[in-house]
Amino acid sequence: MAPIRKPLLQGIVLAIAGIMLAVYCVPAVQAANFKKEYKLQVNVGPSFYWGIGANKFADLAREKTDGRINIKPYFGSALLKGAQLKSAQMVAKGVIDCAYESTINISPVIPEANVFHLPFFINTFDNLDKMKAGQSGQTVFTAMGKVGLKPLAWAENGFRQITNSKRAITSPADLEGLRIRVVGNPLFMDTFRQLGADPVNMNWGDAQTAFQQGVVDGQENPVGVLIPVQIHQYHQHVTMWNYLVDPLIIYWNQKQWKAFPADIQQAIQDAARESGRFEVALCRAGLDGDKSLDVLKNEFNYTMEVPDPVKFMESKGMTVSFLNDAQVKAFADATAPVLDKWTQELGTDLVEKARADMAQ
Ligand code: X2X
Repeated sequence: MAPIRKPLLQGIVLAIAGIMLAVYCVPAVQAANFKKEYKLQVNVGPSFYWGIGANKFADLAREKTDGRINIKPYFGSALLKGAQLKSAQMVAKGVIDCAYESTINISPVIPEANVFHLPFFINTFDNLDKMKAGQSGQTVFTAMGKVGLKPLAWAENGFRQITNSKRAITSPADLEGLRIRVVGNPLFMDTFRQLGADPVNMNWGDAQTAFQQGVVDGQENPVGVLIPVQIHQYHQHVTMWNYLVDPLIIYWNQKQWKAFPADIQQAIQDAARESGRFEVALCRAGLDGDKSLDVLKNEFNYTMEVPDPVKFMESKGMTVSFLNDAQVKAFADATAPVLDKWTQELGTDLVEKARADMAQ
């Protein structure tokens, strides 16, 4: 057999190398468009209803992108050393990729989000849903777009209820002098000062120790937080006063978002919406008749460990107070100056939009 000529041999070697390059490197180049891990900011821990929703989002995104998008939730604001109010700023900068976060925690960057936190203004799930679907919700999303954030879907923390270790609260006078932990948002400070309480602002991470040590008498949070944190260990009284609500928004750094191919954007968007629907149902389970329990069972094959939060809290020895219309009116009247002040802060336009949405 004639020996293979050197140039021919070189040609063959080059061709094989070329094929290997094509086979191994092209997918590698494509894969390199995606990060190994997308960091998701979450203020609470994984057992909180909102934390369960964040894990669901990560799972669905992985599934719907065939493993190309790997979202890792960082619970307890670990990426922010607990500074929950910095979440939106850090996602806008691209230091953090995405977030599953409360409207309260984005309010320093998106003041419009405070429209959900006006005291005794929204009060029902129906009103909240109308605002999310309406012009006021859209105003919040548009504001996010202007600061480098891409909102993907709504989820929920929920209507916030007050708990404390001293007495049942059914009138503004009952709040007199109580030291209440609130998140560091001036609207919350104003509301509790107006009610005669002594509000102290604290990050959630520090708040849990403060409850344990009795540094504060009370706090306010939705049942999706109260039950996992076992508030009954510290506070015997809860008033279900629905005084304001914090929805969650699932959002992404806009620049990074725009660089994703359309099919990836669609898959993540779908994952966000689906996880949001699931998570809203977790937070409302047992508070809206059978509606959310049915969504969980029929759409997600999910059974709640605590199907009735009120009964659960009672079973742990808490007194659960509900307010009648006259009692709610007494709180609304007492906080009316805060509503007026913050209507000016937010702009009457936005508050009017919210009123129009709720009247739909
Ligand atoms: O800090 C809170 O109270 C919490 C957990 O509800 C929020 O992150 C807004």
